[in-house]
Amino acid sequence: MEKKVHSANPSSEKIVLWSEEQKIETCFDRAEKMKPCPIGEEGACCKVCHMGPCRLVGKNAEEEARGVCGAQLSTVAARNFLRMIAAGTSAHSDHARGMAYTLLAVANGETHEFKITDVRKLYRVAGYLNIEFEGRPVNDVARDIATKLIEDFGRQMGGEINYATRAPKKTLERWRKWGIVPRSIDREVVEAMHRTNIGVDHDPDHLLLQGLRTALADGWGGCMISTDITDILFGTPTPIKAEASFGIFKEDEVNLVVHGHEPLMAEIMVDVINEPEIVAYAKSKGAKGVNLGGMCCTANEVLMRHGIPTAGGFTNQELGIMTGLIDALTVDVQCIMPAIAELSKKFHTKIITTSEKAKMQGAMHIQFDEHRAREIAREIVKLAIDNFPNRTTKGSHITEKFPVIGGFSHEYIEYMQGGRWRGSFRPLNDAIMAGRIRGVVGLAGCDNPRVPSTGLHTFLATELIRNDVLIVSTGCGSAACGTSGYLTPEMALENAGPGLREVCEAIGIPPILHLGACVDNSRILTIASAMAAEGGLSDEIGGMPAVGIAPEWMSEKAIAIGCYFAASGVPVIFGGNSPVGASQEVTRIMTDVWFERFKGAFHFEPDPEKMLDLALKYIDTAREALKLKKYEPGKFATEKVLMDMAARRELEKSAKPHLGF
Ligand code: NFS
Repeated sequence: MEKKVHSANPSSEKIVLWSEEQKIETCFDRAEKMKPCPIGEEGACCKVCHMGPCRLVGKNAEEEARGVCGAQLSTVAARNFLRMIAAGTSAHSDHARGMAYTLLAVANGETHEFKITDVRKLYRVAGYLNIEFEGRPVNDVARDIATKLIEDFGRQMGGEINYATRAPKKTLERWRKWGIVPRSIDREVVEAMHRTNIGVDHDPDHLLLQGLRTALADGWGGCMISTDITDILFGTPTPIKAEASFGIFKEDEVNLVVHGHEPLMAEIMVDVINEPEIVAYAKSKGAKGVNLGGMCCTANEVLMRHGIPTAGGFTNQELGIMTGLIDALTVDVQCIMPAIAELSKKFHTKIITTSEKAKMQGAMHIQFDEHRAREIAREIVKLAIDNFPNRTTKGSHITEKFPVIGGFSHEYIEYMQGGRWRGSFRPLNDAIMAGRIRGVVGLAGCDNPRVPSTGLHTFLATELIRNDVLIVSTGCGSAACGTSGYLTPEMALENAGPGLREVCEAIGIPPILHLGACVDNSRILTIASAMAAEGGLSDEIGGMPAVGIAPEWMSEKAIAIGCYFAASGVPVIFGGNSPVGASQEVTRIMTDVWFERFKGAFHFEPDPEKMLDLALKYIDTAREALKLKKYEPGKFATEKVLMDMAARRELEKSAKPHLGF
């Protein structure tokens, strides 16, 4: 029998194998034991009332199956899907609300723990919102921005979310035509929940349109607000070096890990760990200092701005603890496996929940408060230091790591194509038009123990860049690439197709641009809008040679993201079995009908080879429709293509690519 691979990442796999020897259970074992319910998996289980749960199965289920109330399969599948979108939207957007409240507190002088770091970005955002900024005190501008963005959460009596007008005009017109411009974030989530109650909305197309409206509230609302305010408070990212994988943990330092999604406390931690008293305290306990690392999206936030290293994405959280090297792990919200509390008892690791919204049995709770951020951060850091002497030899102690270049904000991508005063998207558009770059793929979403985790990301990353497709990545997609050593300019030299390689070398960028956390998928919307405005390609987001892929998704947040890309005009391909697969009608609406109306679509495809083919087909079809030069593989091959690896390494040594910073 072929040996099962749990993770495609060699370091992760080593730890899983170690855990098996030690008889310690992980998500990989649980995924083995817990097969998905085949009825729920494909969207055919209705449990919105207590006459059921009803299972709409059988040979002609689409035509004949009915729930007790008479609900058809297409209604049930669409309703389930809409609830996933609403849940995903609420997660990103509640995080964004916290950021907006913090900005307001800073502007009002109610907290001195945070400040406005990036005034340029503040003015840029003021510009988006038509807020006067010239000659005004920074805090006044910030207050107006926060107030206006907070309105986006609960605007009553109709209207449109502020950032809808950041989309290209044609894209916005499509949304208006189909009635899916969000009024406000909370409103759309509430309406989604209302419509999916027993006996309300039964038309699958109508339900799914509300799904798109809710998702747009997420993308052009919650996610975009979160990205903008985080940049204002902590700085807009520029390329930065970091490291990834378990080797970021240090044997001789206190290892403190921030895991979850919210950047507020992690940002303060970055400062606190270097305070002289803290360093002295760590030394008094036998450590050389305090080493901060991250996991999941909190990691992405502090990696993008401070080069804090990441231990990886979702499926690495248990494995990180099993290195035996983490002295304390703080968790805020989202994508935190409750399993880690029990697991930590087998090691010396202390788990600390910090959000008022999220507690966990078996973990300590030290609640974060933005008004006392530094004091709380110090308390946690000291706790980690106090735990350092309890470290034992127990653990896998696997320590491999890779260099990473992150920090590609959309502002930086614009800047790198022409400098501060002439920044534009012209070179990128030109490279696509000429066929040097075949298209752009957003490679995002979770990693998943149901497949060799991270393996679908790395397969697609390698194949896409080989095919001259530029990749923008976020979330655990970035972590998967980072922990495999893919987020470096050398990746372009060794693996990119000749056209893409030439562009990467000319600008000095990796072929996979790490854009940040999952909320920073909003940066991709901004980039796509800028490309439309630049001219030469499509004049809306729809029709661009661009595709979104989340090959290992598992979270409802990923579904919300996929839908906001589809509604914005980007065809989206997700891995795994379809959560609406039971209904051909719902599947047809999400592919054919959405493509007709919005030029976006939502596919589910478990086979990575087919994902790749479908993505390239979308890209090539878009190129053809735009009457761009036909993409020819190898057309832009220069003599460097003929160089062997040894010659390339020599070249690298003598001429390290310019990184633009
Ligand atoms: Ni995104 Fe970030 Fe990762 Fe998936 Fe979870 S951490 S918000 S949901 S698992 S990519």
